[in-house]
Amino acid sequence: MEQHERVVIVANRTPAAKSAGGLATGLLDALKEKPSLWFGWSGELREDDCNSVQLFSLERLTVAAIHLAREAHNRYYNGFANGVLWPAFHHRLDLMSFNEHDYAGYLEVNQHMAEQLQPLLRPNDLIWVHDYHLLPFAGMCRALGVTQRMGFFLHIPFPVPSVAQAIPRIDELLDAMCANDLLGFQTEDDRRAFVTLCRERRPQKPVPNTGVYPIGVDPHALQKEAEGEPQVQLWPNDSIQGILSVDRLDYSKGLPERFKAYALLLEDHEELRGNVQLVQIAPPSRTDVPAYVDLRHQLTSLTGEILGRHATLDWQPLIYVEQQYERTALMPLYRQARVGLVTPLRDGMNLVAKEFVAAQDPQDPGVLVLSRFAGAASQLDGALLVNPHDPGEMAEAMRIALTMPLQERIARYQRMWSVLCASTIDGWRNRYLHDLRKVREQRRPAVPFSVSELMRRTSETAELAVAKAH
Ligand code: ADQ
Repeated sequence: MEQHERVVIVANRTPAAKSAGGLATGLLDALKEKPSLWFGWSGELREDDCNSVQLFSLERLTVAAIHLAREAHNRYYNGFANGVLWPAFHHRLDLMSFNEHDYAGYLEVNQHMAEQLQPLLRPNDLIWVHDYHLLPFAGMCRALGVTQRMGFFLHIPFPVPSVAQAIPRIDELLDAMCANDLLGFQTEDDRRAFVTLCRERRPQKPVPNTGVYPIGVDPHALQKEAEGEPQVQLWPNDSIQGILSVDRLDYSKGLPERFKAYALLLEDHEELRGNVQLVQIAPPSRTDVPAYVDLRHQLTSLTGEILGRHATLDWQPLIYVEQQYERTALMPLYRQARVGLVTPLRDGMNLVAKEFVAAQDPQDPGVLVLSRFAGAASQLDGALLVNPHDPGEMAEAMRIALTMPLQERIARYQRMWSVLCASTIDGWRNRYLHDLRKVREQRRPAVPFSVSELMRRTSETAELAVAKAH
C-alpha cells in the first residue's frame, strides 16, 4: 500500500517539548497536524555512546533526537559552523578561523546524523534540511542510498562569490549541497550569489532547482500577543520616547555601530537629551567562540561611555539588558516603542523587524529603522532604510523616526502590515513544500555523491594536522 507523504524536518536542534524559537514556532504548529518527523540534535552532550535516537511525540509530530559527543560537537558547531561558515556567510572573513580538524568534525557529525536518520525514513518522505550546520547533509544521505526528495533552506545570507571562494573546501560543500533537489534562499541576491558561484566553480555540473522563500511571521497571532498585558511599562509617561532593539548578541547584528550612532544622535541633538531612551535587549549567544566574548566587552564598554557622558540623576539614555525574554513577553514591549531599531551589518531575514511591525498599534504605530543589509529590507518598504556602517545616516534616521507625524507613521505601517500578511510563515512553509513536491513529479533522479573519498581525505589531513600540533 502506498504510504502517505510525511514531511521530515532535519535541523541542528530538535524543538524542546516547550519551545519558542522563530523556526520552531513557525513549523511546529503545522507539523503537529499531520504525521511528520523532526530530526536533530537533542542539545545533550555525551562523552560516549551517541548511537541512540530518542523519540517523543508532540501530537502527530514525532521528534527524533540524537545526542552528540562533546568533542565532535565542539568541532562541528563552534569550530566549523560558527568559526568558519557563520562569519564567512556574513562577510566577516577577518573572523573566520579554519582548521582541518574542525572541518573533519563538521563532516563527521553530518555523516553521523545522516546514518541515524536513514533507518527512520519511509519511501514517500519529503525531507527538508535547514541551515548552514547541515550543508553537506544531502550529499551524505545520497551516498547512503537515500533517494527521497530532499530540499535545503538557508536561513542566513549566501556570500557573494568573491567572498565565498575564500572559504576552504567550498567546492566540496557546493557539490554536497547540489545533491539536494531544491535549494531555498531568503532573497534573490542570496539565490543569485549561490547560482553564480556554482557556475564559476563547477561549470560542468548541473545546479539543482533554486528558489527564493523569504521567511515570514504570523502577523495576527503576534498582534494579539502584543496587545497582552506588558510585564513592564518601559516608558510610563509620554515625556520619554522609546527606541527598542532586540537581538541575539552577535557581531552580525551591528550593535557597536548602533550604539555609536545613538551616541552621535545625543551629541548632535541637545533637545533630545532627557527625552529619549534606547533599550537594547541582547542575550549572549555562542559564548564559547572568542569573537562573541570580544563583542560583549566592546558593548559593555560603549554602554559605560554613553552613560558616563550623558546620564543624569533623573535620566538614563540607555538600558542594556542581557537577559533572555520569551517572545510573548517581548511583543508588548515592541508595541510601547516609538522606534524599532534593527540594524544588522548582514542578516538572512531578521524576524525581529517583522515582529516589531506586527506588534504595533495600527492607530499609533512606531517607526521601523532597518538596515538595508537585512533580508527583511527587500520586503519592508515602509521602513526607514539605513546603512549600518554610517553613524550619521543612522542618527538622522532615528531623528526622523522620533519626529515623524502620525499620518506618515500610519501610512508606512499599513504598507508593511500588508507585506506581513502576504508573506506569512504558513505561506513560506507551504510554498517551499509545494515546490519540493513538484520536484518529485518531475522524477528527477537523486544526484550520486561520493562521500567516502571526501571523508577519508579529510580525516587523513586532520590526523596529520593534529600530529603536527603535538
Ligand atoms: P537569528 O540570527 O537568530 O536567526 P532573527 O531572525 O532576528 O535572528 O531572530 C530569530 C528569532 O529569535 C526571532 O523570533 C526573535 O524574536 C528571537 N530573538 C532574537 N533576539 C532575541 C532576544 N534578544 N530575546 C528573545 N528572543 C529573541 C536566523 C538568521 C535570520 C533569520 C532567521 C529565520 O540569522 O536572518 O531571519 O534565522 O530564518
